[in-house]
Amino acid sequence: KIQRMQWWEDGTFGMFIHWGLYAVPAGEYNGKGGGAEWIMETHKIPTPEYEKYAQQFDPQKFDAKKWVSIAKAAGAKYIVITSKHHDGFSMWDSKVTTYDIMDATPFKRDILKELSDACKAGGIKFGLYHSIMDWHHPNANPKQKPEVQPEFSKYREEYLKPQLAELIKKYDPAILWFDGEWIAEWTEDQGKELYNYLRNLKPSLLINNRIGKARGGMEGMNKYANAAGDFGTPEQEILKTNSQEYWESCMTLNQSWGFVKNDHKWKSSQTLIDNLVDVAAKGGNYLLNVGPNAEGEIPEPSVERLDEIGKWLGVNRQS
Ligand code: FUL
Repeated sequence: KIQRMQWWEDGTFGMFIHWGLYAVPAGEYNGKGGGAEWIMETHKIPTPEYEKYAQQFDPQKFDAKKWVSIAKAAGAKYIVITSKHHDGFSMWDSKVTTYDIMDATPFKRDILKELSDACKAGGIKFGLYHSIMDWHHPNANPKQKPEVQPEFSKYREEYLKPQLAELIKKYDPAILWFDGEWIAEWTEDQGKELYNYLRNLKPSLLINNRIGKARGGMEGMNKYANAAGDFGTPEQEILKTNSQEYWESCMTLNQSWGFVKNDHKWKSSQTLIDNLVDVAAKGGNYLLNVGPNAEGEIPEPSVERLDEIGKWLGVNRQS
């Protein structure tokens, strides 16, 4: 048992938030469906064209306090939101790039600041999902250049690491949840080096196993020992048996992570509660995802289901 993991282990249940420019196309490009947060890749949208979604990103209904109260009413003990997904857009006021919420959108409000403050005020932990792969950065973009990119270390040292240091300093996240580690440029050694670098900046930080290369497919547990990271990350599935290792199963409420206007295939509240019980019984955590729309709202079917979970858990609304 690791002391700094205690709150996370006891928490059991978290709310994942996939939110970014992809909420604007909402799963449809030139009249064709397909792709949510992957839409840039699914439809091979050229970077300059995808960048234009920033000019349309103006989520006036975004209310960090409301999101936190939705998470708390569900019984979630932590939130993990996308600071940067594979599309490379930064959802905070980053000094490292102008491809961010302050410089590239009419919204000009620091989403991570508002949400981290609201989490602090609400007494729940705040975490960040951060993609190593970056389709927007010329040195980290397997989408446009399939071969290994020789300048990748420049991206890592001059972009990825400074941004992560900035995130830790400004928003004090309890968790960094990495992804996009499968690109050819990334290695287990780089993962370990990054892990040590970040833990040194914030000793209590929790980091998932996607910082390294040990994840065995969607089952998400490590393929080898002494891998970088604090917990395994099964995706859209639950372990078949108990595990003594730390693990967290992430899942969507419908069929998409990012907002897709035509995705109405919602899991029932009963299924979600059964999943939560199953995960908890096997010693894991459950990270359940919402994909807010371009106006800044968490879709109503998601709120209803989260509410049902909270009722089942007996969450006290006053707290
Ligand atoms: C995956 C990503 O590629 C998806 O877009 C999503 O973020 C999921 C949680 O992890 O590997």
